[in-house]
Amino acid sequence: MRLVETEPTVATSFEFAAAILSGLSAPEKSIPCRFLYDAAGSALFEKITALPEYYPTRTEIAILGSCAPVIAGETEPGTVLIEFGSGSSIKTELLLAEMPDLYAYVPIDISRAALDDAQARIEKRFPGLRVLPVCADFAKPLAMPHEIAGRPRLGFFPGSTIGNLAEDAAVELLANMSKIVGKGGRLVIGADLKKDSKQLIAAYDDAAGVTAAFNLNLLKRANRELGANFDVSQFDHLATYDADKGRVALYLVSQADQTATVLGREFAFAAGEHIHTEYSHKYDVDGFQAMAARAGWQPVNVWTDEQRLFSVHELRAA
Ligand code: AVI
Repeated sequence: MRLVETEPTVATSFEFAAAILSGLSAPEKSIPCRFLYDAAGSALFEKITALPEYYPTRTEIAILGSCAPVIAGETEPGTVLIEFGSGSSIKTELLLAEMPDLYAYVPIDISRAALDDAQARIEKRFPGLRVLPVCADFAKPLAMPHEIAGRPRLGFFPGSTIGNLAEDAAVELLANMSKIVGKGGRLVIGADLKKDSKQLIAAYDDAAGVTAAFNLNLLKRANRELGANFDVSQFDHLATYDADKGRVALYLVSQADQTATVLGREFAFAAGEHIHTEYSHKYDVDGFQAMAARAGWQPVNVWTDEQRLFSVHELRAA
């Protein structure tokens, strides 16, 4: 058995091993989507965000460009901007550029390396801004820097990453964010909108095959990190959209009857058998606000682009 040491704060090989062994033993096979983001997967995701078919990133950036001055106008001097995650440089900078009187910027991320990058980048662009990184899992209760006690807080969670969670888990995460910003604190959050299934499928099954490579990297990662022997060329990428459930689903589909060995255990795959790897939920404005209300958030504002592809919500913790 060969377990490679990865950065301890990102999902480790040990967690990956446990998730693969249990996910491939279930009657309906699956691998949790958080394991898509090793170094290779994260680089492929960066490429996805620039694809012509993948509208969410550029659309959210355009929306933030026009609503940032409004959000900034409602933000009292001395507020702390708390970003859940630290990977979205352009988006964060759009807000920071409009908010010269912030007390501090607090990125929260499970990856120390991502935090170090964010800190260096933000301090360079905004000299004088206090950057107070917190290395933690923001889905769990966490301690915030003592310097920000008692200051108004504005949370920021762009990217529609909330959509990768099932509704109950999304509500739990939103409730934790509400605890972190405190009563009266606000959250600016991106949410992808429901739309024509053709456009959604194209966004998750692009012509250049980048999303396919991103999905198949899960099996390559198992080969690299766990010494598994998946024949990656014998699996296809599949994206589907269920309009009733409002979600895109990604799968890896076995092209043939085959087996693969992971950490000494053999798994059989029938031709056509699916391994589920990701959901990406799509919302309408009311549906998203109703979900946020379950976690104690009241709507303040919502902005969309002209084509209503994507939404940016401003919420207040009740
Ligand atoms: C990170 N997340 C919001 C992306 C999405 O659109 O659900 C992940 C992704 N998966 C395939 N393409 C993009």
